[in-house]
Amino acid sequence: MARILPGIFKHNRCRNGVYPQSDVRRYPVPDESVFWSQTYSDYQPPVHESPILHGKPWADLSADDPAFKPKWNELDGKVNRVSFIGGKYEIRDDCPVNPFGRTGIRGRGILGRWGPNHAADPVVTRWKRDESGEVVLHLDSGKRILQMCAIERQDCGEWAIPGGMVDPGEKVSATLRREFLEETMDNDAGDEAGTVEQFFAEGTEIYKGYVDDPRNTDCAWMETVAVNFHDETGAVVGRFPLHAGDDAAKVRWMDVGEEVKLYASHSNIVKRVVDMLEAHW
Ligand code: RP5
Repeated sequence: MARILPGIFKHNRCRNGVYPQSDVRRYPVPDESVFWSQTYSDYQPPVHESPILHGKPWADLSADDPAFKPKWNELDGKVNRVSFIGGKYEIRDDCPVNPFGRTGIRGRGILGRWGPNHAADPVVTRWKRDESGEVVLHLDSGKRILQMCAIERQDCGEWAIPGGMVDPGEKVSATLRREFLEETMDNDAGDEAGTVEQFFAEGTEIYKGYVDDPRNTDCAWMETVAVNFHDETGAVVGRFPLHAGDDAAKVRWMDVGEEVKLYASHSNIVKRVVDMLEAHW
């Protein structure tokens, strides 16, 4: 699985086809023209900015609004415009440039921020067990099978890590717990609230950087910090009262493996947990 590094990883989910929640077709970007360093003289992507962004407190102003004076690559008041990828992103014609290359769309599509849009992804895992509580080994690899808590996204019907956007000024650790609670417990952990709080106090950061998200554009893109919270005994997360909430349609424990297709580049993130815990893939 390719490492998600600029100039090496070719994003795939955010080029070609129709832009999400619109009828705007992306300008075609073939494999050999993804990186900005590769010439593509015919490149003329359409500009798309969803009307749902206008007037939303969580979104930037339009680029041509005289009141919009962003501080790129800096902490801009409470809005963090520093990239998680490391290094500074380029500004061209007053617009941030997607460090991973062309997407076939200019403008920010349905993303609230120009440049990086920061999310946090809690990868909550346990071992698959049989009815007697024994850990199940995969028949081919002989390795333990990891299960992750996954949600079905309401916007596209794809299974995903239950992540969400980091609010301005919010600590990533708080976002991880908040999003998990909202999406997988409908914000009500009931009697287990204390256990949930404790469980999320300690996790292992497994990824920080770009997400190959279908909403990315040439000027706006998703980034995330993904943290693994693993329940080795299965005794803690088994008590979590799971039921889908917020923008999740369904929630379930999903066996993890190569065949599982997840939203955006989430499989890539989950594979890191698999490697770390030496689980079956
Ligand atoms: C993905 O979008 C991130 O990895 C995260 O899972 C998610 C955040 O966006 P929303 O779910 O809030 O739309 O790029």
